[in-house]
Amino acid sequence: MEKTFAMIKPDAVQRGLAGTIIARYEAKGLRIAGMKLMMVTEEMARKHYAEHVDKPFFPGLLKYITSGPVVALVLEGRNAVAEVRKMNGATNPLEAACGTIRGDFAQDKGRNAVHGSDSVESAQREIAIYFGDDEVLEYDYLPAKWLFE
Ligand code: DAT
Ligand code: MG
Repeated sequence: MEKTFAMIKPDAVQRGLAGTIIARYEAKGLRIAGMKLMMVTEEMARKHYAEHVDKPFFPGLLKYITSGPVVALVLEGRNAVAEVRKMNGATNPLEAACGTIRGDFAQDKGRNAVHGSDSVESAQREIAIYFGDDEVLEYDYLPAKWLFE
């Protein structure tokens, strides 16, 4: 089954939204394969956002993402990459649909509450930045028999 990397960013943790956001992913039927509260180091952020390091917004993004604890998540499900991107909503919360996490809980693209990998390859790369092999767990996920025909 497909795995993706998601992150509850520092603004959402500070605003007390971590539980609410995790509950949405759980309610969708995504299996939590990895989860931890952690600080993102500058080195991790530069790897994670390698495609953006030369962009004008990168210094602000670096400051933001390292500014407080995040919840790092590995989520598994059918089309997990695309489903989490859909649940997160558009990068700019002002353009994100109501019902999405960014649409419901954020107002600024520089404080957009969550991250989700944009492809299976990105997911594998990002999971390796934040998790050791022994921190991503395989276990019997009993809801699967009620989620899938
Ligand atoms: P996404 O997080 O939806 O994959 P992205 O990969 O294009 O979006 O950008 C990564 C993060 O960088 C994004 O969540 C917020 C920030 N960002 C992107 N474009 C920005 C901009 N023009 N101004 C400020 N922050 C921006
Ligand atoms: Mg991205």
